[in-house]
Parts: sequence; structure tokens; C-alpha cells
Amino acid sequence: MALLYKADPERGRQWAQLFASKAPETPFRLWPDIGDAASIRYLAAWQPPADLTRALPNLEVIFSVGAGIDQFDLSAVPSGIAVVRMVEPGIVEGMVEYVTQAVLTVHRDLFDYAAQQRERVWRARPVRAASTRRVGVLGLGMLGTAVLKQLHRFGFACAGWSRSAHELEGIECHAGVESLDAFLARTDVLVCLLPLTDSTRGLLNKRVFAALPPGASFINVGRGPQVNQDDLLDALDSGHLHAAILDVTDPEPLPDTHPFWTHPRVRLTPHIASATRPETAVDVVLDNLRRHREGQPMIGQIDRSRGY
Ligand code: NDP
Ligand code: OXD
Repeated sequence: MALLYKADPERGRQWAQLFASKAPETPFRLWPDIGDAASIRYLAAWQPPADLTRALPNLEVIFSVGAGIDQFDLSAVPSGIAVVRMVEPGIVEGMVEYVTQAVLTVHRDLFDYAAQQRERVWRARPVRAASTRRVGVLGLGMLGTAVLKQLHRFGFACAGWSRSAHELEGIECHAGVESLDAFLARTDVLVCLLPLTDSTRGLLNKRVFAALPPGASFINVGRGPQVNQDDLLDALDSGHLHAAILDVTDPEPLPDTHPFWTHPRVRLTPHIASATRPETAVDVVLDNLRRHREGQPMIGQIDRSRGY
């Protein structure tokens, strides 16, 4: 009943040490040294091996080493193999930090001050109260909810949007396509924390940007293909949108010639908003292994019909 790890080798070594100390009875293999392929029942991966069913004939569970599972081709994963996304406190903490700094960057006019600095201009702008800035988060899952709770503590006027109805104290919750326009119309800073699925691919397009109030800003920490990048560029260049902070793009990295690299009102980071932390992730995986052995539902098991 071995677990095979196939992702970043450096982190894999940390997983190996943690497994050795916390669960010495569970054989741990680090890709590409898989040993007896028939003994591998669990795979923790960013990308599974090609020809999965032949490579690992007795696989029972795939754990994504990230919160997203869109990197997997689910059509190549037999329905009997459970797919589990990473639900662990380290990812949440990192994402709350990243989105908080991004919202504060916009809120405290740091794009304007960067432009002023380039021109050697020393001029103060009025400081707005957080309560007058309306933040809207697309996605009310593990990450969207944690981010909104922190932004609510800062005093921002907070709203979220999801597929099904949610209730969160102090946060205006919208659900479903029919409520998207109302959500966008009240949003000065839009944050995307949606999973990439057939329904969210290309969702952030010119129609959505036009539905935001003039001067709104956009932060993407979901996935690059959720955004029509040409539409985003047009919305920035027309002045309708003030700024964009993008941790994810399509492709990653963008080609050298892409206008986002040098756009004065775009800030890019290389998909680092948040990352799984081995020290907390291994506990979650070990708990899920126990649940799986005992026939209990695993935390983070995805619903294939929804795609997340
Ligand atoms: P969850 O599965 O916990 O939450 C997803 C949320 O999105 C849910 O609220 C869900 O609605 C909502 N949703 C899904 N599809 C739709 C839709 N079509 N319309 C409206 N709402 C929808 O995911 P997480 O919060 O854990 O993670 C979100 C994403 O963040 C990941 O999939 C990944 O892409 C990205 N991510 C990025 C990282 C980075 O470093 N940039 C790091 C980690 C994650 P409902 O509640 O109704 O189900
Ligand atoms: C993730 C990511 O999904 O790193 O965890 O994007």
C-alpha cells in the first residue's frame, strides 16, 4: 500500500522525511524511483505519469499537491480512482496574505504612487476608509471564504459570488449566473478565486469588465485561462479598469513580447500567491489515507460532475 510522490523533487524530499517520522509503516516512493508499480495505491502529484492505468495498475487515489485539480486530464483517470484536492491550512494562510497585500496595494493607491515616483512627484492623495472600498471575491470556497473574512476584519465592504448559496456573517453573498451582474456592479476590487472548469474558462471577459464600475481593479489568483487577456488589456488601456494584479496568466510564463510585462498598471507575480506546505499537507494526506482505509469520505475529494 505505497504512496508515490511525483511533483517538485525538493518538496518531495521533505514529504519523504515527514512520512518517515509520522507514518513509517506507509511505504513512500519518490518519482522516478517507483519500485514495484503494482504496490502503489496512492499518488500525490501535480502531473500524473503518462498512461496512468498502465503505469500504476492498482492506483486507488490521486492527491493533487495543489488546491486546484485542473492540471489533471480527468478523462484519462478511470472513475474508480478518487481525486482529492489539497485542503490544508498552509495554502490558506499564504493566499490570505497575498490577496490582502494586493487589495491593500490598490486601496492605498500604490499604482498611482509608483507612477508619481517615476516622474519624481511627491504628492499626497486623500486616504479613503476601507469601508468605502467594495471588494468582491469570485469563489466562496476554502480560499475565497478565508480571504473575505480577513478583508472584512480590515473593514472593507465585502461580497462573494459562488455557484450555490452561502451565508457568511458581514459578507454579502451572491450565487449563480443570474446574480453576477449585481455582484459586479457593486465591486471596486474584483478578486478571482474560482477553480478552472468548463464554466469558468474565459469567464472574465469584456462583458464582465464592463459590468464593473469605472476605475475598478482586478486581482487574479485563480487560473490564467479564466481571463480573456486581450479584453483585460483593452479595459485597462481604455481607462475603464484602473489596475490588474495577476499571479496567474495564460500561458505561464507569458511570452517576452506580451504587453502585460511592461504595462504600468499591471503587476505580475509567477504563480506564487500560495503553495502547499509539506509540514501541514502531510498531516492532511495521512488523515485522508486513514479515512480511505476506513471507508469514510476524504477531505477535498472532488465531484467529477462539477469539475472541482
Ligand atoms: P474550492 O473548491 O474550495 O471553492 C471553489 C469556489 O468556487 C466555490 O465557492 C464554488 O461554488 C465556486 N465556483 C466554482 N465554479 C463556479 C461557477 N461556475 N460559478 C460560480 N462559482 C463557482 O476551491 P479553493 O477555494 O480551494 O481554490 C480555488 C482556486 O484557487 C483553485 O481551484 C486554484 O485554481 C486557485 N489557487 C491558486 C493558487 C495560486 O497560487 N495562485 C493557490 C491555490 C489555489 P460553491 O461554493 O457553490 O461550490
Ligand atoms: C494550487 C496552486 O492549486 O498552486 O495549489 O495554484
